[in-house]
Amino acid sequence: MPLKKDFLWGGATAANQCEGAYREGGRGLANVDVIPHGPERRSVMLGERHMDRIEDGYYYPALEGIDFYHHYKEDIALLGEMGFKTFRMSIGWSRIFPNGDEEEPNEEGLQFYENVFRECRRYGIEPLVTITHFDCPMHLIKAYGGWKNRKLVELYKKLVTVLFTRYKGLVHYWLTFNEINMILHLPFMGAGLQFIEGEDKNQAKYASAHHELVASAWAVKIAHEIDPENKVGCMMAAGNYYPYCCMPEDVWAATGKDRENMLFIDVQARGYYPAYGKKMFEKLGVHIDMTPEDERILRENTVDFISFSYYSSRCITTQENVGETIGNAFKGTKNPYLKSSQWGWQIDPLGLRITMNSLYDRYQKPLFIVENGLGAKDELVSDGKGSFTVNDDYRIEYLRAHIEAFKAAVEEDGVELWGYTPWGCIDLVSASTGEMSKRYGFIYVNRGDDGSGDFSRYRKKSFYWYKDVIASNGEKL
Ligand code: BGP
Repeated sequence: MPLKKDFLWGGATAANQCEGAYREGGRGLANVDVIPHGPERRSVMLGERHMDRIEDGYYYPALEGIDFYHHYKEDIALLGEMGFKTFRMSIGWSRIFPNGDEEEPNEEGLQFYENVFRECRRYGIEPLVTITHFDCPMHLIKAYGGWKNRKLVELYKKLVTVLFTRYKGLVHYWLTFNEINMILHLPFMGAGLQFIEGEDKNQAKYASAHHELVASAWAVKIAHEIDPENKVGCMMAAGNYYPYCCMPEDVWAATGKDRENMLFIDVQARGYYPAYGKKMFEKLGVHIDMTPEDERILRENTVDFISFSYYSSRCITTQENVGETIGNAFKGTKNPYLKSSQWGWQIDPLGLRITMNSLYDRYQKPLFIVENGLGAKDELVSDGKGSFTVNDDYRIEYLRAHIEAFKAAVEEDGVELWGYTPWGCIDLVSASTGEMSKRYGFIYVNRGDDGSGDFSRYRKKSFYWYKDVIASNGEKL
């Protein structure tokens, strides 16, 4: 079976990495604002270094992002020119509820997203909206401790009720939490966690994850009640683990690492914690405060589809002295058969097909690839017509190989796939490093790592290539 005629080709962004305008439109401060560029970034993302406000002497790339807030019309016109069928973006929670716990939402924030959605619709683009992409109002972190506190479930329910009501008919595709398994790796981003000395980190992470899972199930319920046309998906940072060698111990280690990631999706897709998860909690001494209502809500409100990001497969060994690699916040064993990007992320198109097959075998629900791509340094050159471009053949090569891989999963393996939205379709701030120079886009944005540049947009070579890919529904690669 070839790709469906209505296959959703598009691209993905997130508010915190592109919107900017952090003080405009009544927006409140969010965790993502106070994550600086530079050596302390990682410890802030880990919840170890507490940075609760904009401190002097630091550069915070999210505050201005790529200024999508003021450029959205121009940007959506460019996406329309490429023939996008869908555009993945996220809501900044603190634009809607600046502190997170107000009685009434902020009309200016609601209006901004309404304008964006209407602009998408002008070009026939279906918005695909992540409700929470690493985003939490700072006040909820200071006053309640972030997602550790069950209070956030109620506040999230309120947020989604406002969103589903206001955007009924304008948006049909929703994702509840971006890369929910990222809680384990970047807990300040994933759940607004800031640890105190001696705190049991596993307890905090899994308790927060439970609250997010319950909130996610509530969102499914509320979305369906408000508009039966709504489709709600979970979202995981995917990429199967390979055993480094065929030693049973390595195979078993890979199984364990896959389960660590799948746990969350198991709950969202099946409606209950798997047996291995309960055993893991016992071993870790983690207590999940599961109420009878939680149990019912989880069971009755599983997701409509499984969305995921895929940058690479992962590898693990029990042996010592084997090289390490880091990709998308996951440390692992270096796979000697794969090449790496300039940032050391390994490249494995077949791994996408493997990952899709294992997700589809496991859940039997439609899949949606909502992130994939190559972060690379780009050189802006003259296009010979008085403007600029980037000859990004390396990006085309990466994307082509991954498209071939997902087409094989669909056409040869029978996996149901709704769409493909490569990451950072327009250059934006890197989540892991805070750099602008780690670029993923079809559209170049003139902005440097130090905040220099005038935000001008330029079409790269991949822009024209992707336009043809979409027009031919993936036939012309
Ligand atoms: C995912 C995030 C995105 C994005 C992407 C690329 O983990 O969902 O927000 O940034 O990875 O990562 P990076 O920006 O670090 O290159």
